[in-house]
Amino acid sequence: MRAVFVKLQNQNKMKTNCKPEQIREFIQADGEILVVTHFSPDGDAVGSLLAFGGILDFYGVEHILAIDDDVPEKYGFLPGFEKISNLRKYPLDRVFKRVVILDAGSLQRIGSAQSCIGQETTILNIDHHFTGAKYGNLNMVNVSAAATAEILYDLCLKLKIKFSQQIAYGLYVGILTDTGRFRFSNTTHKALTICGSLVKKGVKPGVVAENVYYNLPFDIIQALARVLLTLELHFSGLVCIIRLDRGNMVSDTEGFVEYGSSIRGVVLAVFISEIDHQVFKVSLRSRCDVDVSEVARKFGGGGHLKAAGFRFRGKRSDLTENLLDEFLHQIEIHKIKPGATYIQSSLDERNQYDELMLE
Ligand SMILES: [Mn+2]
Repeated sequence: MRAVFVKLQNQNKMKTNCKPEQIREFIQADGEILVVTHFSPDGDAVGSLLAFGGILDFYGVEHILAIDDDVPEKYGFLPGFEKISNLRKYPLDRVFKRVVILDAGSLQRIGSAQSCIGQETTILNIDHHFTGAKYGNLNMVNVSAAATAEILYDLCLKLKIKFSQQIAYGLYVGILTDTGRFRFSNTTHKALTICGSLVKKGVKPGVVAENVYYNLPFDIIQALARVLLTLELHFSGLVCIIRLDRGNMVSDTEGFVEYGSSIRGVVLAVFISEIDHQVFKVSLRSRCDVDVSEVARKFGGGGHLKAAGFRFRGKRSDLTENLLDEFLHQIEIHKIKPGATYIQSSLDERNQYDELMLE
């Protein structure tokens, strides 16, 4: 795996990251700024969007915060939430001179917001995705960051931006959710230190946890109950698939896939939800050496080593068949055997990776 990291690192070197001062210059140029993030927004997407809005407030710059999707209502408690506009309900039919794209590994991930980008647009891309191509005119991509929010925190420090409650809460929620409530291997000393400092700046972790995780509408828990009834294990328990059919679709299924990956012995977990007729949203989780972002890329998606996803159009049976074939292939390449312990090895790998990025 080390060879893969080095290769990717070299690819990323082809376009260098910009300096914080360049971002300040970009922000302080004339005109309104459009700030967007990916559809199916998670906590890092919403939190980073709000935090960047707070940064623009600090500079007194006019801006629009937008997402080509509904935003899960559990984030409604976040300061500034009401400023986010849903492009599906309120499309923006104009091109902006400056567009900031947060937490999106590719331009496709911002959906219809792409139509706000023209020849004259300068794009600032801030991201931490493993597959993140540097598609911006200005890029700040750091794949070793736990969350896009972590990159924005560093940016605020470097530019000496005062942390408003909108910024502090946004960043905290970004790191909390992208580390899976401080459980995943990206829960580094740095991520925790940042969150500690955000608590010092007024964030109340209890209030955040209560809103994000323990205040779900009844229909979501009901959907989860249905999803759990579909549990399927494959390849002697190494792979778990769960699914949600279209008729039972709910507004928010974040975290469902983790029920599959929390089963002892499961090293690859899949959650398939039918978001439209024969259109599936697929979430992948890995607890072994298999890089699920590579698997997702084969299906036109992307993500991180341990968490990735893609969309699929067609029959569900074709999807599961192709996915299981690919998983079997990966299991064979990585010589994964049922009953072995993989969690520790994946942690070691992450640490090696962090070291590499620091070199
Ligand atoms: Mn993220």
